[in-house]
Amino acid sequence: MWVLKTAIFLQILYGFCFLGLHSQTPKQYDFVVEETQYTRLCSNKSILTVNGEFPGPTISAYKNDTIYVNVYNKGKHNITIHWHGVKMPSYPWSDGPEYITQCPIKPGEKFRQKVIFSTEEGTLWWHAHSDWSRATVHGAIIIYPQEDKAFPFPKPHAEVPIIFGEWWKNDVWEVFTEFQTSGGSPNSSDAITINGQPGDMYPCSKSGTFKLNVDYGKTYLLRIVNAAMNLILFFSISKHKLKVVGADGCYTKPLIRDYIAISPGQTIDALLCADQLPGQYYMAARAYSSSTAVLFDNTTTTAILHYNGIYPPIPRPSLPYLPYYNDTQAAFDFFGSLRGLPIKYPKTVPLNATAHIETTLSLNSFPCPNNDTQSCEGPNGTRFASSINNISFVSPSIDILEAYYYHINGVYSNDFPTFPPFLFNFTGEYLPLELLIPENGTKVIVLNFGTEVELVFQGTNLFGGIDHPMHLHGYSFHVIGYGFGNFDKDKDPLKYNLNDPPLLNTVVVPRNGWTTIRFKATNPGVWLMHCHLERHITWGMETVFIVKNGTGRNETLLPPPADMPPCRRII
Ligand SMILES: *[C@@H]1O[C@H](CO)[C@@H](O)[C@H](O)[C@H]1NC(C)=O
Ligand SMILES: *[C@@H]1O[C@H](CO)[C@@H](O)[C@H](O)[C@H]1NC(C)=O
Ligand SMILES: *[C@@H]1O[C@H](CO)[C@@H](O)[C@H](O)[C@H]1NC(C)=O
Ligand SMILES: *[C@@H]1O[C@H](CO)[C@@H](O)[C@H](O)[C@H]1NC(C)=O
Ligand SMILES: *[C@@H]1O[C@H](CO)[C@@H](O)[C@H](O)[C@H]1NC(C)=O
Ligand SMILES: *[C@@H]1O[C@H](CO)[C@@H](O)[C@H](O)[C@H]1NC(C)=O
Ligand SMILES: *[C@@H]1O[C@H](CO)[C@@H](O)[C@H](O)[C@H]1NC(C)=O
Ligand SMILES: *[C@@H]1O[C@H](CO)[C@@H](O)[C@H](O)[C@H]1NC(C)=O
Ligand SMILES: *[C@@H]1O[C@H](CO)[C@@H](O)[C@H](O)[C@H]1NC(C)=O
Ligand SMILES: *[C@@H]1O[C@H](CO)[C@@H](O)[C@H](O)[C@H]1NC(C)=O
Ligand SMILES: *[C@@H]1O[C@H](CO)[C@@H](O)[C@H](O)[C@H]1NC(C)=O
Ligand SMILES: *[C@@H]1O[C@H](CO)[C@@H](O)[C@H](O)[C@H]1NC(C)=O
Ligand SMILES: [Cu+2]
Repeated sequence: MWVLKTAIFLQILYGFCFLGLHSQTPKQYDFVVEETQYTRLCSNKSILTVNGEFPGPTISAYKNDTIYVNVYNKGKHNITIHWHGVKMPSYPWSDGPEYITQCPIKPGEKFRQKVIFSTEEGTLWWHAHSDWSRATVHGAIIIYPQEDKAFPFPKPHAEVPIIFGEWWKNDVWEVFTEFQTSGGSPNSSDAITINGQPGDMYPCSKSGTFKLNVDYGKTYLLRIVNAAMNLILFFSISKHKLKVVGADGCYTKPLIRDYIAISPGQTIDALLCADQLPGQYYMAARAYSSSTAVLFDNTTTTAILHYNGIYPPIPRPSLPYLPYYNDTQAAFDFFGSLRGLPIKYPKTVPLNATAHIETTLSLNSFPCPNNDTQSCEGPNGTRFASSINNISFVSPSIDILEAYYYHINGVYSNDFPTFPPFLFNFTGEYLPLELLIPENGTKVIVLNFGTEVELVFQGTNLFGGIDHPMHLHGYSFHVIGYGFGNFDKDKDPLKYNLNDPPLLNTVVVPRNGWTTIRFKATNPGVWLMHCHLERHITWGMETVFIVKNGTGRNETLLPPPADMPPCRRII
């Protein structure tokens, strides 16, 4: 505890103040969602923020804490807030995805969200989970070990969130409604940001560039969050190495790298040792984009690592090396090297997976018979879609949790396919065009409490294939294997890592490849699973797990709070 307090004191002393104080466990936060004027890239616009901040406020807690966040919607649109990676044991009511666990909070209304931490430790984040509001409505969550426990690495001198975002010069609401109406791809962002700032490489941005001030010889914990909408990123710091010690709110075996790769939805805890010649160095991030068919924001965001003290003037800081945009090998050299820390988390890998689920992840398109009345700017005059096992998810108007809990029929069906409905060479070069068209549906997978689930994600080459960062709510899962090409059910399982797989909440399924995860269904409730590329979830790449009640004391779904935003009048 003394060490922790000292660290906090030093943070204040050295200006890392935006973490907020956490010497006492905060129990309540007020989140006022409101429009705020921001100027970036030489122009001015109104964005949706929490408490006027972009990125939003950092929340901190200790392991096992329960906190409350009062969310007031003073904006113009419906909103919901999700606590990304927080498992919320038996309590999906505060989880946040709209029409999955709640109806949105309407303008002028509020919702007091109970956020229940349990096994998480490290860095997570919160974000809006309705339409595209999360572009500007997001922030970090820091979970400290409890007082009597230490970090499993030498105490860092201080810590600092590094939050990546994407900035559009246009109103994000317009970007969102435009591509939904047109059926085509959304416009790419105009800048990537680090802690809300594009950095020196962009017009009118130099003065705001984020600066990290360090003392020579000290070690800093970077709490890195990728809150970008559609971009997996490479990140690196000139002349410095990063020692990765955690991912997705869980410690990992230390991994020393020149660069990291991080997808939307992922968080990385990395130690930075200020051991180079005192001066100024760039940190930089830009896209990893494997698809040949997608236009993307290929700009580079920077921030400055600045050594305190007096030293001879140094010329322009140099840019760090970053892998090329399409360097899949570089991305998976990193993703594939993450390992769990079994000393800290023993025996959590399910060894007796009794539910085997196999899914295809595809980009699709709907033909456009009403070309006159509908806009069809997708490929060949179609409308873009995406799917899991050929089902393109359609949001219901009553949320699935409410329908499940109150036994309301007709909202969803239990028949989500647990195996791909069409077998073909998923990663083949030429695929039959009829495979492009998915089915619409609001289908869920029902699991008995305690089931050990093995889930294979298989990317397909429809529209050329792309990486998909898949995220599961309510759980962390072990990533036990991945590969390129088609999953081979006979050969590939022989290479599974059941010894020290990383425990994540978001995993990148490689372009034209596969990934296998395992988790034990011990958290009853209604839990969304989706691609964390925002345009893919908008197009339907999502499904839902319903985990039934168990029989034990803490194994049943808790009742909803009184102020649950309702979808229908509850009599
Ligand atoms: C930004 O917009 C506000 C409100 O429209 C206006 O008052 C302000 O002058 C603008 N600032 C800049 C730098 O354009
Ligand atoms: C967190 O809570 C669980 C369940 O109540 C308990 O078993 C565990 O020991 C607690 N962890 C810590 C670090 O206190
Ligand atoms: C906003 O949410 C309410 C339910 O909370 C819903 O009835 C309404 O249709 C939504 N409005 C829009 C514009 O989506
Ligand atoms: C970045 O994208 C722009 C516009 O799409 C393109 O003109 C430019 O060549 C790209 N730059 C690189 C380095 O790929
Ligand atoms: C990456 O892009 C470059 C330039 O367009 C191209 O030469 C190279 O073959 C691509 N690499 C891969 C792995 O697709
Ligand atoms: C695996 O699970 C099945 C079904 O729950 C059970 O019958 C079997 O005994 C389990 N095997 C092991 C090795 O635990
Ligand atoms: C688009 O249409 C052309 C010409 O009919 C065809 O060759 C091509 O395969 C189509 N592409 C897609 C993705 O449907
Ligand atoms: C719809 O219109 C687009 C562009 O106007 C055209 O390319 C496409 O072929 C049309 N599709 C159909 C099915 O008529
Ligand atoms: C699937 O397609 C890929 C790419 O064209 C090819 O390399 C592979 O051999 C095919 N696999 C099968 C089983 O046909
Ligand atoms: C599925 O729903 C979308 C959006 O409502 C619609 O454009 C499309 O035609 C539907 N497709 C099918 C096959 O029903
Ligand atoms: C129930 O309690 C046990 C023992 O404390 C714990 O391991 C388990 O994760 C809890 N389950 C839920 C859903 O909270
Ligand atoms: C799960 O258990 C809770 C608590 O006993 C109960 O209120 C709820 O109705 C159960 N849910 C279902 C779907 O059976
Ligand atoms: Cu995706």
